[in-house]
Amino acid sequence: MKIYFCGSIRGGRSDQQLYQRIVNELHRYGSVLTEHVLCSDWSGEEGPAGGDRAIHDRDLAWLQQSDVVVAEVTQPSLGVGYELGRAADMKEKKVLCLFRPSSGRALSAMIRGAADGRRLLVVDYSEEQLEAVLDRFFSSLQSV
Ligand code: 6K6
Repeated sequence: MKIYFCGSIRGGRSDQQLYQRIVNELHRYGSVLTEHVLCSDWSGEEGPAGGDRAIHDRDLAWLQQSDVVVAEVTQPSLGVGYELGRAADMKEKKVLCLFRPSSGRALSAMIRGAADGRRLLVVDYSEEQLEAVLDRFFSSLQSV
């Protein structure tokens, strides 16, 4: 199973340790295409050779190839929102959005409102529930 993980980069890095935990868990279910989201020694001003165009094109190719998209959406990020919008338009792509209400934030209506309970799910969770939430999601894929 190919998993595309989305998490904020230029939108803010405060949840980076949590992203690491999520990606560690995701390895139990398949290969994670987007490990760069974990990169910690990157200033946010520059990226790999080829610049932003190369980042965009490579990420979209991976998004297309992926079986499943998992996004941590608590830290607002234009890039994550864009990836979710593109994924929502890809037929048969399963999408799980993870949001922590304890942040005090309200999730964008364009993400929560896109949930259909079948192909695109939004789950409110707390960090202690992470393993159980992922387990439930990936088990439900096997029973489809
Ligand atoms: C190198 C190491 C870490 O980051 C870089 C270069 N930048 C990016 N590389 C790969 N994917 C990126 C990069 N910037 C944004 N993205 C994609 O958008 C990721 O897949 C994230 O899920 C999302 C983050 O968007 P912003 O708007 O928060 O940056």
